[in-house]
Amino acid sequence: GMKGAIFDLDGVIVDTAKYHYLAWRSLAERLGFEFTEAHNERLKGVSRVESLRILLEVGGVEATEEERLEMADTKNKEYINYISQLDPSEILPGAKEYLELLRSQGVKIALGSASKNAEFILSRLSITDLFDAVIDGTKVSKAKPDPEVFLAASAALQLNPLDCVVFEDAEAGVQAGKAAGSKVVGIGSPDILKEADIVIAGLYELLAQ
Ligand code: B16
Ligand code: MG
Repeated sequence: GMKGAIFDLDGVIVDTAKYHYLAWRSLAERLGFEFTEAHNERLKGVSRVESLRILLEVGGVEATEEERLEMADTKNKEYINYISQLDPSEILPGAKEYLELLRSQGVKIALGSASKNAEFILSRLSITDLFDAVIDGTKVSKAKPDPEVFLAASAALQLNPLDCVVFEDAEAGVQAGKAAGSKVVGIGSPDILKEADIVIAGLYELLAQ
């Protein structure tokens, strides 16, 4: 059975993708090109620097390392302005209830996110206490689909990854969970999350009726 559950953040517990999008779009605007929601799909689950690389590729913009750092920093400041307004009403349907259900069953819970803002987001949502361990973009160096984040999360729970289930909305995240050796519950579209063991629309589907 499942001894540990490892949750991705954006797209699984909260929809922060819309705020990432607003902040990336204003950067693109300043650089003189349009960045669409379809483009934004490519940034889901991807680290900040890799997101910027994709955005600059979309716009055909060349930038030095120094300029890139400045752009990523400006984007992050705008993003932090948005997420400073987050409150518990933005937790995705069923997510908090499912975490509480797992805890009541003795399942250990970890966060496994690419975000460097994860601790802040959890605190804005008032759900920090539901996690036994938080592994995020400040603690790992290799981005999903590398399994590092999920291996670190199962290690922090003192569990074998084979006894953990990963909950992920991004293709690269599903691949990372499988590469770690865990079972993976995909959240989203079965057409995109082909490698997941099962795919559901949201965590509310896992609550007892
Ligand atoms: P930050 P996740 C990811 O979160 C987002 O899906 C992705 O769009 C973002 O670029 C990445 O976090 C890094 O976020 O700029 O806050 O460090 O899905 O891994 O929880
Ligand atoms: Mg995600």
